[in-house]
Amino acid sequence: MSEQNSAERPLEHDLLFDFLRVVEAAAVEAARTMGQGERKYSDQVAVEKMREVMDSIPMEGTIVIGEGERDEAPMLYIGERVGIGAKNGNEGRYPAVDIAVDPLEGTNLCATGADNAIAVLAAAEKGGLLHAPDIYMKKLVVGPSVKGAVDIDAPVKDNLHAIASRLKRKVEDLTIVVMDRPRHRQLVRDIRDAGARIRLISDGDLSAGISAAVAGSGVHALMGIGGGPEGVITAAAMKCLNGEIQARFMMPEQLEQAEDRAKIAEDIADRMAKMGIKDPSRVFDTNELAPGKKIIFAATGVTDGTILRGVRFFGTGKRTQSLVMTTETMHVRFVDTVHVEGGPDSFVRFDRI
Ligand code: VTB
Repeated sequence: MSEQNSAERPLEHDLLFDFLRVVEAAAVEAARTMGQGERKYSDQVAVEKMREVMDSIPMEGTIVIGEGERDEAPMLYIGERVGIGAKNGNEGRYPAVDIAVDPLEGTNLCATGADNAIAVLAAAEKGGLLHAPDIYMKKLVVGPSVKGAVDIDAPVKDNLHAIASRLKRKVEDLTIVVMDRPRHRQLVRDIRDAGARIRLISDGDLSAGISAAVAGSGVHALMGIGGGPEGVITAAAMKCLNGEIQARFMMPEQLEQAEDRAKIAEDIADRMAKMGIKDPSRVFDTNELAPGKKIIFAATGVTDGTILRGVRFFGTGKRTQSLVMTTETMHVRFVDTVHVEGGPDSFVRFDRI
């Protein structure tokens, strides 16, 4: 054992595989409910499992992005303390970690057995992840070769040309992922007018954003408005993958119709100010969303997806595929785990992934 002081040891050293266990376990629970049409239940089992495994980790964890505020979420609520170090008498003995969780990203995808549901989390040293409120966020996500070439405020056409030029291809050869929502009508029109291809997805812009930063995924950018918390977790992934996210918080769509619109807007601005966000309308870049120096990102496929396979059950065990990465070593690990359960006669099959 090294004598290195735990404060100097990389977080990855201590926690990477623990977080892998967390997302694997949550994904397995959720995957058991695939296609049941019960999205809340799918989410609940993932949350409960994630909470349980998280508590076995040698850390003093704080949930900074989770299932909601304390009064609306029984578990993994914002501010909840998790891990061995969060138990009475253990304070100060383990690394302090801020954690953003999305135990089941794409609850509908899981409930219908559709592609790209994942169990996911990001962790960092204290203050390493923006405490984003659960409101909409406009996002533009691109991979390493396009980093620095796009601007969320520029016309869609200009961004598409910039992406195409960096990727040394025609705009017609790009695939842009957009969530299929009425709020994206104009965006979709603009992308079509520019000539790029579009993949409309029903849910899950976090995993789509990650795909945009992985060469060979067939996805070249994510554009559009999705959840703010998912944007922060995407930013954590971008730091590990060298990709880029630009984002701007949006007031809820319903605001247009709400009578007390000004009041709601004020409340949101207030909540954001408390989270340290002084100008809610400005553009946030990757580093502002995830300023951490020691970021860990972990995700496991629940259903099959663009870059991760879903959980496979085979009688004597199950098999998961995960993406685990960290800014400290810049190792991006695709982890294929066989969870052997069938006793001494079970066998592990070799699978090319
Ligand atoms: C967004 C998106 C997520 O849910 O939060 C979306 O970021 C909810 O958006 O990836 P709507 O209110 O428009 O439905 C997800 O798609 C996860 O399910």
